[in-house]
Amino acid sequence: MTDLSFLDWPFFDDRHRDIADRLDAWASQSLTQVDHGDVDAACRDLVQRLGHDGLLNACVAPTPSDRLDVRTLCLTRETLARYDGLADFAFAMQGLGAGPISLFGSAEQRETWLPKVAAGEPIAAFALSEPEAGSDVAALATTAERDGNHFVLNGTKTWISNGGIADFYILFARTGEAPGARGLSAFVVPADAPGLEIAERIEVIAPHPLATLALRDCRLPADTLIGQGGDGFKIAMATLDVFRSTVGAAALGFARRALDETLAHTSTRHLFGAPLADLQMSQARLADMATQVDASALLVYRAAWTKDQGAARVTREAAMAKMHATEAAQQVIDSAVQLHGGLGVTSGQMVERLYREIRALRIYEGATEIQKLVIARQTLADFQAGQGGSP
Ligand code: COS
Repeated sequence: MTDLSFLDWPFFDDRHRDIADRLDAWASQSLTQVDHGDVDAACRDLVQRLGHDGLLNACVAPTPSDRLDVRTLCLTRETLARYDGLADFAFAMQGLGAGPISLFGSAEQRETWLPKVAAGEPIAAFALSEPEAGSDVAALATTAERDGNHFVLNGTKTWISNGGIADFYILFARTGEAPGARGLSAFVVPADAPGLEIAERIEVIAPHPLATLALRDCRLPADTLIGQGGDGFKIAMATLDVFRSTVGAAALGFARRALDETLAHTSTRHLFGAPLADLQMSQARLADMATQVDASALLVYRAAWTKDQGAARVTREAAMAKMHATEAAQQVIDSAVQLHGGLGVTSGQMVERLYREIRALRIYEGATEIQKLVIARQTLADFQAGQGGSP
């Protein structure tokens, strides 16, 4: 039985508690038998089912007066991750992929894409990383050159989640208004745009659709530009400010599941004439796991609540939530594997799956090392601006 007492915390309204209840009921019915054998088919099916049952509405803000509710995004990811990593992935990518349109899209771009994304019809993807620019976004090399009413894109994007099954990509390229970060722009690129190809599919330890994209003279109408030319870096960062807390939430879901599995296992497995949970060394691990879970939840929902209260930037809060929750989940899951003994490394066991699932979260959407840079920079800037508090 999962401990959901965190839902009583003051970060939430009653509507969040209702959503969490409904999601839990949905997930416990719908995610018991997800076939991970063919990840493309599984993801397409999950996006369709999430859309059909109205669960993707939280992923989009179809009109300028709508706002993404970050607490709902986080609760959804946490709950889905507790049941099935691929279901969380399918939900998250609809949100991240459509995020720049929700946050910065024109009325026409919102109308064209967002209701359909919420219905689970087109599959969305976010194409930022390149072979030579993952952490250092300002070093992007893909170019988009203006040619009359068109842009012509050339370059390579890699590690693109949903690559190969997406119907459209939000793709970042250099338009050259200024050097570095100020010369990037964001585009909506339909998957069938001439000149866009899937160069390679990438296999990873927790399988999900992932690919390298090649752009060779890919010609796009000028109205596929999101916001103004040169806004791309800020669009990417502002989108990540929203979605980084949700990565922390997914990690939290994995960690909570690992803790649940371990509580059940250590209570029923007997060793030296007593349940494993009676050994003090087991209890020390259980104590650390439970504390890590609560600390992650506090940071994740603090960041989500702060954004929902209307903060313009939650860069520092989101970075702390993502960094702490993903690193802590790795430790919690490692303890779960240890306390499961041989079962913990047996293929197909839940904790073995979680052990593979968690690893990428410490890397994608800004590796832990990048989150540390972000947190330190912001903390120093606050201090230097005289807001560091008195000694
Ligand atoms: N929201 C809005 N604007 C932001 C911002 C944010 N979160 N973060 C930075 N900016 C603005 C800055 O204010 C600055 O604006 P001005 O030029 O007007 O002063 C501009 O963007 C450049 O910012 P900065 O100088 O901090 O850029 P850096 O090149 O030093 O990069 C990091 C900063 C490393 C933090 C950034 O590249 C990053 O987050 N990298 C990780 C990317 C990532 O998550 N990759 C994974 C791919 S997605 S799966």
